[in-house]
Amino acid sequence: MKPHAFYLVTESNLSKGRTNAEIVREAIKGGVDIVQLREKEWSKERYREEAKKLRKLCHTHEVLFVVNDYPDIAKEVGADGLHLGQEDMPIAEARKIVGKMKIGKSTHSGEQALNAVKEGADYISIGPIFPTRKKPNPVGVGLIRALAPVLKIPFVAIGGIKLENVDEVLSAGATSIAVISAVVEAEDVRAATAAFAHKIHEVKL
Ligand code: TZP
Ligand code: MG
Repeated sequence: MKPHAFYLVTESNLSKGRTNAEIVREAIKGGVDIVQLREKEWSKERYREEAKKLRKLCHTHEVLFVVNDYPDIAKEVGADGLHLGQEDMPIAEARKIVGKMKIGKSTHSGEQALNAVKEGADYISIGPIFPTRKKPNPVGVGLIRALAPVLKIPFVAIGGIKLENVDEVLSAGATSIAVISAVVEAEDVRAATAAFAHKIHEVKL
């Protein structure tokens, strides 16, 4: 993962009738760095077909592609990464399936973050930073401030992050940001992506 990455996670239910491919195509034009396919309500078959399609689209444009939840699909489609949650299989088990592929893990506290590092995660997500759908208990930017100086692997802040509050997250020490709704719900996906990418990639002297 690049140290300054803008990471888009899909959620087709929020995408206002647009397909994931349509959203991702516009996000690519806007300068997204990483795309994660995350669809909690889909059958595995549908997920696999979508993963193949989005992997091709991302790789044509040199954008990293991450599969959520399914190590076998990540491996099969040639994803760049696999993302696991706290309830998913341990990293060591997933590692046997995906080999050297990057493995990311969702964390929601300092303890979980440090455990993920010990477990062998290549990167972690930290969140929800702000309250968001189905995730009402935010960890706040304080957790970013506490972890940024000590974490030895890349991390991405997620959860309730919008253009209006992203500066606060970046000031707390995050260099990579992940969003769902701020991009997939945007009327102009390309412009919303470009605005985040600009803030994240801005050279700070
Ligand atoms: N993990 C922590 S918060 C979250 C996930 C997947 C949802 C982020 O969605 P949004 O719309 O960017 O708040
Ligand atoms: Mg999961």
